[in-house]
Amino acid sequence: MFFSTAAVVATLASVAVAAPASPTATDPADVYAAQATALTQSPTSKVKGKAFDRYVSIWFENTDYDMAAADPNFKFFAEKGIILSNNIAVTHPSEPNYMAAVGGDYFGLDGDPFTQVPQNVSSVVDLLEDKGISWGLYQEDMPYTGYQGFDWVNQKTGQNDYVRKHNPEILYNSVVTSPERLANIKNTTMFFEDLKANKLPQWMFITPNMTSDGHDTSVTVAGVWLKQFLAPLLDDPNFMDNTLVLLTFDENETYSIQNRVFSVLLGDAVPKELVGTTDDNYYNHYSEISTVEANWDLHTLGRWDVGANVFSYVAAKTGDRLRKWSTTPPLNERYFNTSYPGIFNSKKWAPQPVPDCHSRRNGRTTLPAIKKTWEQEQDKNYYHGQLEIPDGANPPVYPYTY
Ligand SMILES: *[C@@H]1O[C@H](CO)[C@@H](O)[C@H](O)[C@H]1NC(C)=O
Ligand SMILES: *[C@@H]1O[C@H](CO)[C@@H](O)[C@H](O)[C@H]1NC(C)=O
Ligand SMILES: *[C@@H]1O[C@H](CO)[C@@H](O)[C@H](O)[C@H]1NC(C)=O
Ligand SMILES: *[C@@H]1O[C@H](CO)[C@@H](O)[C@H](O)[C@H]1NC(C)=O
Ligand SMILES: CC(=O)N[C@H]1CO[C@H](CO)[C@@H](O)[C@@H]1O
Repeated sequence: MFFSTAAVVATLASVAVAAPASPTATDPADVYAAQATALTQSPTSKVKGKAFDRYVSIWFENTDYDMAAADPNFKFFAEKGIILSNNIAVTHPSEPNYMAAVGGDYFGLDGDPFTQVPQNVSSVVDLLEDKGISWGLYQEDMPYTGYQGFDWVNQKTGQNDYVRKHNPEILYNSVVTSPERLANIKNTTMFFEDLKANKLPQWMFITPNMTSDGHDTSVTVAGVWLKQFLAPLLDDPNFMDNTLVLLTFDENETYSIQNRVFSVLLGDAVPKELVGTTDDNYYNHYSEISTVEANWDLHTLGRWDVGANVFSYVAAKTGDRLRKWSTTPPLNERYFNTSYPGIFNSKKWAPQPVPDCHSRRNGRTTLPAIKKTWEQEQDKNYYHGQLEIPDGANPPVYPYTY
């Protein structure tokens, strides 16, 4: 198959022996015991894409568009790529935005609690594995590979380091119930090992720690971290291998203004003539899924990923049509600052939405495994491949009342 098993550095058996009392324990003694034996994998693959062969998202925190655009380090990278001037987050606060970016919905989540998305909800890794595309997450200061705890503080200073709410795939039970999948959710120590060994995967999600991502600090600190992390990678052939990098923020800081997030596409996959340009098409965090689907001809999740615009330079190569927001209220009157009802909403519950099993976008169809689970519930589906996504002020119309 496409995966290399040579990189398995510990065995499943050793995990079973030393696993902490609970997989979510945050007691340092339990964490250190598990750290010594955690299963870590570095699967690789080389599946050609239409516009890039590797995709990397790096997410920062809570910064208004103009603040990020003015930071000298973010500017440095913006000048090397394409600025996305109309990329709008899906809600506040952080966790639902991360959840959305890999699963195609946030199921009403309106806070940052310990959340577990039900086993029968798929995420982008199901689509990638279906086509043999290797993936990995790199979370700065996560204490060990596959750690499921709520957070982890710096043991010397007591400051926040790693938080579960910024680790998108760990929120999905369909991921954490698989030891092989947990083994791909690593820290940035492992990133540098994988880089050195030329074992980086084709799809990556990178989250700096709570200091480095600007959450507990400022965009200035985030910019300094970004410069020291990414600048050396720009010339590293183990990283740049027809690679597309997305720099983005989970959400805008100010709740009373539209939730537009500063975002840049760069890397050696970006066509030279587009470097230094601005793309003002409407995107949101679901575009991160649809772009990857278009590039590798993946199936879809049948959720908001189906209708999301594909980043335009990629769309030009895949034949995807870019659409403009066409419904009322118009886009400039949509703030995306509250969540709609759902299974995770703290104020108003709504049923678990059923994916669209008959979705079709430029030849891409719903993943067969998703169809198998959900087909008999098709009448409960509210996703219809539209570009316009709901928010708290304009919730989705369910085919039944809640
Ligand atoms: C990163 O993860 C590895 C593998 O589980 C672990 O050995 C290492 O101690 C972790 N590094 C940090 C800084 O926590
Ligand atoms: C976060 O990462 C930075 C460097 O990337 C490191 O200096 C710092 O100690 C880490 N943790 C905290 C709590 O700042
Ligand atoms: C969302 O933004 C609108 C417009 O500024 C404002 O009226 C509303 O109070 C905001 N909602 C929240 C939850 O902050
Ligand atoms: C999906 O999982 C939820 C939560 O466990 C359950 O309520 C629902 O019936 C399941 N639906 C399908 C179609 O598997
Ligand atoms: C649409 C948008 O970007 N909204 C705001 C994000 O925050 C900055 C700074 O407050 C505003 O200038 C933007 O208008």
